[in-house]
Amino acid sequence: MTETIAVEAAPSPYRFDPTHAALVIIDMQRDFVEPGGFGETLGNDVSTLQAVVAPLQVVLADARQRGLAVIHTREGHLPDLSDCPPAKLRRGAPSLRIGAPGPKGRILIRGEYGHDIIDDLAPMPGELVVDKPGKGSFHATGLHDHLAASGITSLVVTGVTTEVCVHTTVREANDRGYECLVLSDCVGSYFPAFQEAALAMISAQGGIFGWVASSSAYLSALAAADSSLPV
Ligand code: TIU
Repeated sequence: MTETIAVEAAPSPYRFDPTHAALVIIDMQRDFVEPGGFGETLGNDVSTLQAVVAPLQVVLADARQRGLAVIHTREGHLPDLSDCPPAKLRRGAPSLRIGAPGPKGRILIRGEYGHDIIDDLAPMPGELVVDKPGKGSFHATGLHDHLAASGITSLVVTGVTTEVCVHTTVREANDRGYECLVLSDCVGSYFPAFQEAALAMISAQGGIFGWVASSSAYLSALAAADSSLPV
């Protein structure tokens, strides 16, 4: 039996059918979350992202338990860098450039230890892992085709960083017709001011490209629907 869930969200309740929804976990890779990776080479204090891990583990466990589709993404490049635009490779003044050897392997390169997802949120068999060369999860990936083939229209979006890969993905998804709920405590930024502004931008103007809710509001709505089901 399918049921429409209503999550208390900004700017209005987010309504979705879990049988047509997926939990999307963006780029929870060692390269962003742990020292010695891409995020740190850019000059960031990566410890700011740790707060996301525990609430995201709860949301992930709930999704697995109820059979909600789970999709992980990883930002990174082929070992020969043929999918890395020169503009991205040359940008800024990082301590190590993309492809350079770092303490966790070559920076942001597929197959390296640093490129993979942290142990606390490791994908399970059957969960889609989308490798993406860009910030958005739709650009140069098969994600849209996969979602369309699976009948998924609603995305519960989590991961890092809020103003970069999460925002780009939600904007891409919105333009393709998906309805996105961003879980405020399950997305993280290296910059507290950007975290606040990025979340505000999503729900402003009547929810210009999505909805925002806490993970507790999201989980409570699912639990309330569970307890109202006939036994
Ligand atoms: N630097 C930064 O904030 N983010 C990225 O480069 N990628 C993602 O957000 N995953």
